[in-house]
Amino acid sequence: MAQPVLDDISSSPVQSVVSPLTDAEALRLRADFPVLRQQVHGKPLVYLDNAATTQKPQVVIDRITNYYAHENGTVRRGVYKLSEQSTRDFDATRVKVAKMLNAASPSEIIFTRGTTEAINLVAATYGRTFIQAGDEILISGMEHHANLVPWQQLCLEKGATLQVVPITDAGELDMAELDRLLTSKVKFVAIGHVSNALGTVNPIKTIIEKAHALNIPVLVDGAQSAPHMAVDLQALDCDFFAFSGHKLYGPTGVGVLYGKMKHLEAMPPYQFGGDMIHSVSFEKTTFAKPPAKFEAGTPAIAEVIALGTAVDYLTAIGLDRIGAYENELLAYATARMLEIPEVRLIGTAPEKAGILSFVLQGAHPHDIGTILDREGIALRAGHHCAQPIMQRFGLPATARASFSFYNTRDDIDALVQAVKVVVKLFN
Ligand code: 7TS
Repeated sequence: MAQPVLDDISSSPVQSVVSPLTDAEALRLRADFPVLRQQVHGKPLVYLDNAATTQKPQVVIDRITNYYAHENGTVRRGVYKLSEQSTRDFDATRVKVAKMLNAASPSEIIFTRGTTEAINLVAATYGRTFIQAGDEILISGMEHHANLVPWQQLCLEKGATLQVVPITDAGELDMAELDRLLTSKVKFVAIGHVSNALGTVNPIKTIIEKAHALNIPVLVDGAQSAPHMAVDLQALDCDFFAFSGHKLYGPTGVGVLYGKMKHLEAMPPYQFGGDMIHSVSFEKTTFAKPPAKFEAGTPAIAEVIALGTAVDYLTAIGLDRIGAYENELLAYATARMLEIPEVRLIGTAPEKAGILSFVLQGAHPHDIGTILDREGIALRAGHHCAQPIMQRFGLPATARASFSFYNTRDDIDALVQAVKVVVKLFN
């Protein structure tokens, strides 16, 4: 498989400090993404909606094409070559994901349709089994709806209470309030690692330690962290972790739920059917061990295999170097956007990942999005599936630019230039 070409940094004097991708490396990596070579409304595409979904490198696209052209066969059932090879490649992704996240075992990696399904799985199985009337579930005020609504609905069903850690004006968790709310009544904590609407990186290691001191399990929504930083699940010690393949430069329709084996063993299955059973009679069914127990039916085989290719691609670059480069882009973008007096940034926490939400005096975010599109710039305008955050800041919506390692300072200059055009139009 073609690996990305990187500069040799082995002679770097300080080996322990992560060296960000160089601008030249970022440019070379950008060439791996065919979709970025197009023009939109006669302008070169500047893709800045990476928090919604990332583009796919040629190796991932080729992996899918090759699979269907030459390798298609179902997994776990056939005794013929195509099926055996598919099964091997499918399971290889589990190993790659476990390694990328430093999970204790590949058996703790469950394939789902995405982050949303992963969180629903935990709410429907762990939640329905272990949450009782009078219990509390603790989330934060900056959750994506995917890490809010499943817990809210579970609370409604069980007569439990949803507690919410408020956020500060800068868009950080109010840790004093977290300490106040984290009592022995809380039976589950579900928290986002990185906010998709604000960019805040939450102190999840501290939160996990505090929760574990009270024996409370913690689910981390890693949809916005896994693609943009190195994650070490054993160091974090979280109980569950979820991410989406399509935000990690892989295909849509596949995602991952990590769960500690002790929980996966104690949880009932999520769905019933083929592949998740040990034995079936009309009287009784026994279930397979995790992860198969949670993977009923024919899975997204091509997508899972191509997710493995995306993991290879990112691992070869280094997620720590990707994160460091994206942090540089964020710092550059923040400084440049603040040159425009009409810009108000939403989410100004000191610890942020590459997400820049903003509003403009006098212009609705949807107008910003539409005008920027005419300039070839793709960014998101809306509530980002986090309506409570918009309510917190008293806004209907924000415009949001979110960065990837294939973005460059030129992309940000184009964004700033286009925002200046919007300011002129509306003021
Ligand atoms: N959690 C977070 C923090 C997210 O940002 C998203 C998607 C999800 C969960 C759900 O992921 P899915 O792949 O299951 O849909 N966030 C966004 C976004 O910011 N714009 O579009 C989708």
